[in-house]
Amino acid sequence: PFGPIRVTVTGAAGNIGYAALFRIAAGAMLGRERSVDLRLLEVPQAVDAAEGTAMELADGAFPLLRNITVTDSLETAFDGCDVALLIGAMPRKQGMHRSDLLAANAEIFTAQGRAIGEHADENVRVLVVGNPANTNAAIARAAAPDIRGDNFHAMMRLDHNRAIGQLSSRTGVSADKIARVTVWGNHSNTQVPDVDHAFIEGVPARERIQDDAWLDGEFASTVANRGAEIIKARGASSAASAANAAIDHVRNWVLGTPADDWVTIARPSHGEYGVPEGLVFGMPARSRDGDWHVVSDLERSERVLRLTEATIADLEGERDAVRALGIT
Ligand code: NAX
Repeated sequence: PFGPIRVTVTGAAGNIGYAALFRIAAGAMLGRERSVDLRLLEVPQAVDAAEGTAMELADGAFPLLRNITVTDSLETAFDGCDVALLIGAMPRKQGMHRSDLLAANAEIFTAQGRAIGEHADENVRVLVVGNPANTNAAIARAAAPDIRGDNFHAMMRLDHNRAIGQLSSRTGVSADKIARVTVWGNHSNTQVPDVDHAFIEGVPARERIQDDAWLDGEFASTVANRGAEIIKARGASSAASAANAAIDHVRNWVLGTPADDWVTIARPSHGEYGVPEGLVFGMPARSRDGDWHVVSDLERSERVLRLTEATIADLEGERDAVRALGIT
């Protein structure tokens, strides 16, 4: 059963695609034993640019890279696909209405979800990165009713890693010694970074940091608004960190999470923590033998509960706006 893994990357000519593809080819996502067959999907006007990336991938002479296909055809891109990174999306343009943005993306993710349902492997793992990621994942899932809903995820790992990064900067402790962070909810500024169960070098985070005002204030808002800060500083949105998070997410999905830790994933809610069923919601989860298990018994503070209500409302708002367009 050890043929190449078929990995489809949409938006392959974009910034995140460029930052992700070389690491995937190098084995950072699926391990250094599995070869990969890359399918790069782009819109017709960006196929040439994606061809350029494919040329550079060939020039990397990666031992694990068995094939590269560049295409604007959904069927070709998703045929037999094992892992799909849905990165390409309609960006928000100046003056664009939120409903127009949602509609454009709903159309893209309905078409891609349908193509995945028709052509991908039945156990395909789908990670949506393109924004609004959580709602796009729900849309793709709805368009592929024959594929397990649990296999449609939105990326919250960047938010999760950003939280760990902030704790690491504050304490000087390396990231690998910071465990059990959670970012609840939507990948938007309503997300709820939560360190109530986190440990830093084995010590509860709040005890170690001794500054609840910082944790509940600046820390949480820095994590939730980091994307905008990056744009201000770089003049471009997060790319390598987003690619890194996507690779982390899929690697944990395939190869498991470290014992005694968890990470944040967003998959359709089964009603855990009172989150309405079907909302694609950031939650703590562990992966074992290729399957995720949501950590479903955490106690939440009044503060986290209150903020969680707001991020639920945010996601319900997106869901209802899409429904009002008559798309799902
Ligand atoms: P870029 O604009 O650099 O690249 C996007 C690429 O997608 C373009 O090459 C475009 O031609 C392609 N594309 C658009 N529609 C497509 C379609 N229907 N099929 C195939 N390809 C299509 O954006 P980039 O910086 O790479 O960001 C990609 C997406 O990630 C954006 O939606 C962005 O908002 C989102 N992000 C999500 C993050 C997350 O944590 N979930 C963080 C980073 C990033 O902001």
